[in-house]
Amino acid sequence: MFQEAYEQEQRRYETLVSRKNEKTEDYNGLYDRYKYPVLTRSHAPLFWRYDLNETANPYFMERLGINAVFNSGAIFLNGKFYLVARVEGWDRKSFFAVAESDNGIDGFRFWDYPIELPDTDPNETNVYDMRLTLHQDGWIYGIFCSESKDPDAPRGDLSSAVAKAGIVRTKDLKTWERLPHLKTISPQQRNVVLHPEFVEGQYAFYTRPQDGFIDTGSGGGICFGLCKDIMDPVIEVELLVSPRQYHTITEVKNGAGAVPIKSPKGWIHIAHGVRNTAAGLRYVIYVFVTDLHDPKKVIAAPGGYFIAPMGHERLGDVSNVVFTNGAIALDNGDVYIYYASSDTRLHVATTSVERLLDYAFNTPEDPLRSSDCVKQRCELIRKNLNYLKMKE
Ligand code: M1P
Repeated sequence: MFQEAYEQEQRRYETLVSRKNEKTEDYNGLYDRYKYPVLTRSHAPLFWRYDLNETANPYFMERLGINAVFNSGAIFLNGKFYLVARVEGWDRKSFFAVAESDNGIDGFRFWDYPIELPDTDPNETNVYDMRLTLHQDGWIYGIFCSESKDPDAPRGDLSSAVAKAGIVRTKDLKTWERLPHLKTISPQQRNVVLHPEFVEGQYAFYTRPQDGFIDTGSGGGICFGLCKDIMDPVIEVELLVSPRQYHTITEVKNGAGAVPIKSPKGWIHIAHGVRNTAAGLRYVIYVFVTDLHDPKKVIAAPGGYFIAPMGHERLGDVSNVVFTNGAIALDNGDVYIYYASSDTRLHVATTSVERLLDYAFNTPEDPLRSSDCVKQRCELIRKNLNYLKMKE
């Protein structure tokens, strides 16, 4: 029984990880979607999940199951695409693991061992959503959410938690040095991203101040702050960059996503926005561009979402969610956006710097009111119909 089940699962695993991906037929001109996710829980090697000793595990049972593989940092190094994915076990705890591929759209295989971060905080219960920044100082930084139980939670409240921005750095994704947590005035932080270049000679972070673990409360949106010393990371002032706004895709909250991509016209940001619905929160991905010399100044803010959950992406552990914390821009301008759907699996969307800029600078802003939106659309229709008539 053991041998048969093992061989069958190993065959399934090999078929999965060597499966070629292909573009879907969905068209929007903005990016291409792909038929298959790039990472799922089934991409976790068998030797992560099963005890492969037939005497100890005669029924060939999963001893340490994997529940989901999703939100992933991304980096291109030495000709390969690397993802540092959030891997969640059946026990709900997440950890990080590196997967690599030659082409960025399929063939991702996990390294033999997940990352064992230096364990410096006994209260840290969960870690997730690492953003990987190849910084001008030569280090690769990983900024992630470090979650602990809220020490001030009333007796019996076993859900309240505190989110902080943990910081690690590495040169090779193998050896990780842990730095102190980022300190800000805001009581909690999640979705913190390190900017790749010094700004005014300091480390620059995109932050997401939040009053509570889930609710951002008085936190106005994605902010920007400078920090003098990365070994003692303190941000004293957080300035608002991309605000939350009533009746938009960012009404409830938003957060920085991938490390901003440098382009000739500005820094391209791929972030997430959250709105409420009768069926719960809906997470979408949106884009904005900030000034090359002043990365906290927004210079293009196309209205609406860039990626929303579609088809099977809409269902999962936390349904109606797309979320990104990693993208890769190659020197030739090709861009690979790694986005997770419904906190369950990880996908790729491919586009280019040129397309992202065209989208960002030529898509109208959200006019914020239905009556102005319909005017905006009628203007497009009028222009198109006149143009088509003129061509006849
Ligand atoms: O469940 C959806 C996402 O929720 C969180 O994002 P935010 O802090 O903006 O609410 C994150 O925990 C993220 O991991 C998760 O995908």
